[in-house]
Amino acid sequence: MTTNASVLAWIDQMKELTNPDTVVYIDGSEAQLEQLRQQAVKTGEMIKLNQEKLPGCYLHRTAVNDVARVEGRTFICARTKEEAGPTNNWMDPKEAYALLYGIAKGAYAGRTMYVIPYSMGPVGSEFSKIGVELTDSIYVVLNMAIMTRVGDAVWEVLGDSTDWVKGLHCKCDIDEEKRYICHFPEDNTIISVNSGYGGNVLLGKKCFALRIASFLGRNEGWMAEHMLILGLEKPNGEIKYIAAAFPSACGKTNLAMLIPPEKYRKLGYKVWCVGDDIAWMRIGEDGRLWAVNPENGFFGVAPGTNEKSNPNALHTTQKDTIFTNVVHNLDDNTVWWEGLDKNPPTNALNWKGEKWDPASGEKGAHPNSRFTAPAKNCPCISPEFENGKGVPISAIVFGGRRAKAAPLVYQSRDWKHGVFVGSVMASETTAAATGAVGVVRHDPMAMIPFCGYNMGDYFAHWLEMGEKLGDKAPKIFNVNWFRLDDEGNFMWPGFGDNMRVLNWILDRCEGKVDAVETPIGYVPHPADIDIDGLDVTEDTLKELLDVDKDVWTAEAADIEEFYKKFDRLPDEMKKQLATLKENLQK
Ligand code: OXD
Ligand code: MN
Repeated sequence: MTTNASVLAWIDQMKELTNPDTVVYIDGSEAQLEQLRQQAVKTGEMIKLNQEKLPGCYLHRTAVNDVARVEGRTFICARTKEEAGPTNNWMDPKEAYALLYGIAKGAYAGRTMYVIPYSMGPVGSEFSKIGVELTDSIYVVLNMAIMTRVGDAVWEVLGDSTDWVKGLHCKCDIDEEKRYICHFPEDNTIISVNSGYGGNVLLGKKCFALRIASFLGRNEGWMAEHMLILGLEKPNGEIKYIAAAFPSACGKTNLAMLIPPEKYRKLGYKVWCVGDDIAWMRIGEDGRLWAVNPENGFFGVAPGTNEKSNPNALHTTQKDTIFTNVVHNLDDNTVWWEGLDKNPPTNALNWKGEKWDPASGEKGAHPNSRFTAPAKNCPCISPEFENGKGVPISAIVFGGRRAKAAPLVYQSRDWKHGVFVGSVMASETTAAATGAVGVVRHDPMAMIPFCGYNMGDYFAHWLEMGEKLGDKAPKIFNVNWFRLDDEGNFMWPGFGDNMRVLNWILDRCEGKVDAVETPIGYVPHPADIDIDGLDVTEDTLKELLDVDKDVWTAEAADIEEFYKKFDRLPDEMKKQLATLKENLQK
């Protein structure tokens, strides 16, 4: 419990509004969480899985109309529309409060209000931030207890401070027409109604750690980014850290937990995972950029996760994990998803809980089905994971799913050009958000759905951070693991072999290798990417590194069109686009 006056006053106000039968404070104890698990099993909210094979694991199914983030119903309720900018939905804060309080009125009647105090980042560390989420969902409580640090220790650290983020979640009737995920950056407040899907309701994640935090970061001089953080250990024991931004479901979790190819493992290379989704980055006392993962678990996409693609993630999910919308194997009370192995269960229920026949051709797991697993389960979790100071970043990597345009890897000429490279990121859409899948969309820094303020100002903030970092700024790169040949096959093996590209990136950071200057930036000499032992010919590698002027001329025209939507585009970005166009003419 807490005696914090600002917290208690808000809880009273929300109690008055939502009218719960009871209020339960989440203290973070295993005993309380276990009691909630049992309750959720009793009501059918969760299914307890085979405790011998999957100890501590549960299965949950969302409503069928509630399986992904809903960007169309996500709002930034800044004071003015301009503050929210052209890439966000905006609602006037007064109108939004009236609308949402109208929906939330009496929403907890006959239900329990759970009060979750949580810390983003290690509890009590200098750079961590505190939130309080109110919810009427045990599933949310149990997920928050995996994804963040929850409990009484958080109240102790908060003390009397008013510096915390309010979060109200009401399941209501899971009515799509009344579903709203609203952010009030000026009030440090989030309200989410009519959803039970993780990305919409685990308010510490996208809502706080990206949308609200990006706004705070701009005001306070730091960055909240949609990035994984990994450490690459060399045979001499030295570890270099990379932060990488990819749009949702483009393999951030796989890259963050990469297992180096055998040859590299034998030499002593190792990859350490600091985070798979979010990086909070600030300039340290030494002038370098330091990154912390504010989360405490992984909310990963299940389909495609297997022994080959990501053995570390698979291992991570073998205990104390909540699975959402996967297949339920009734024979042994375990779970399955497409791409786990080639043996789908025949006596099974699909993600909707219906009898499912794998031979039907229908998918059993939802394409955006998920696992929520504790970070500490991960075999390659970094020893620095709990270090509130973070890790120093040598390279920032952007990437997306591009069949043609982007080469396997290229380096920006400098930080400013790197900001341009991030701003023109585009990717084919995935199932992580509702809407068409496979359509190319622009997604600057993979932050389009997550930037809590005007994205033109966001680019300006990146440029300012670069000014402050000066020659200590990380080098900026772009990668594309998804290039296709004319027959539609992936040209690069991906997964563990991506380490070969990370090696080149770090060699560039250390000035160890030369590169070829192209209109879009520096591309490797083919000889500097190790393809030994791969099914990739030298010709294929050359093609992977090729920068096609015609394709890029079309790309530049597309960027110009995309840039038109920004009302506050920094001049520097226009200059960068002009330089690209000039380079392509040469
Ligand atoms: C996620 C997402 O869940 O980006 O991480 O959608
Ligand atoms: Mn994400």
